[in-house]
Amino acid sequence: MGPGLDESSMGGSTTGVGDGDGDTGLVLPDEESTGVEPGEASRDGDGESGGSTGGSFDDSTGDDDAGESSSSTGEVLDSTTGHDVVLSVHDLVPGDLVVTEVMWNPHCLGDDCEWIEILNTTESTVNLLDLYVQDSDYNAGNQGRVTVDLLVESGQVVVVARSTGTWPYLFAADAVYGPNPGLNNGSPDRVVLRNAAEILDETSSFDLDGEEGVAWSLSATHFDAASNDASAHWCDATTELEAGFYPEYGTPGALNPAC
Ligand SMILES: [Ca+2]
Ligand SMILES: [Ca+2]
Ligand SMILES: [Ca+2]
Repeated sequence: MGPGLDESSMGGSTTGVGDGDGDTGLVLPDEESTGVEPGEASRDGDGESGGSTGGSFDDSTGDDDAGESSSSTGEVLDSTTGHDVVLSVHDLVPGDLVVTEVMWNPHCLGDDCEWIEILNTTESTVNLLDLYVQDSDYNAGNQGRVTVDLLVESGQVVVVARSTGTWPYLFAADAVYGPNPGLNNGSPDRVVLRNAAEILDETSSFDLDGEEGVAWSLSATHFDAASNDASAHWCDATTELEAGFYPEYGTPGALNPAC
């Protein structure tokens, strides 16, 4: 995955703009414009959390430096403002992520293009670097892993794929987790997300006899990690998806409709 995919998945710099607006009450328009520097928007939008972006905050606040730290995992903390915190998967607890859609039986060769949609239910942006994907055998020897910085804004979804080698879709996956696990088509399976310490979310077993190319979609009325344990809260997707020569169905990267 190139960095371009990460940029497109982030959908811009709304957080940065919001921060600027929040200060406008006591600031004249031209003072405001000088206070929002390009570097600030860049940090929110591109997922690159290196030291080059810290300066824009330091310039305006002077003493915020001690309260801000960054690490190679993409974590950025500002204890002064409480904003712009990016949680790593190591910071997450069960329920912070929700599997909202699963394509376990796509048309592509060898089911290489299986994909999973994940919702961030926290109040912060989350970096899914080092998120593990397992299935019903809960086997660390047969698990996938997100190996790139993958930022998900609060309340937003991203799509991770098994591989993009035979990718038939017009939408781009946000990251790849690798060849394992392959999700079963003809026998019960499930998606399990975890960090190094614990399971963050798992789905109900896929007990529907799903049609090829039809994603399993969690109802928008039950977007939480407990509700997706019940197959009654899932249904076959009905939104047509452009996928090469075959019609497929799903809403990858977009919030699901109610079932
Ligand atoms: Ca499969
Ligand atoms: Ca669950
Ligand atoms: Ca969706």
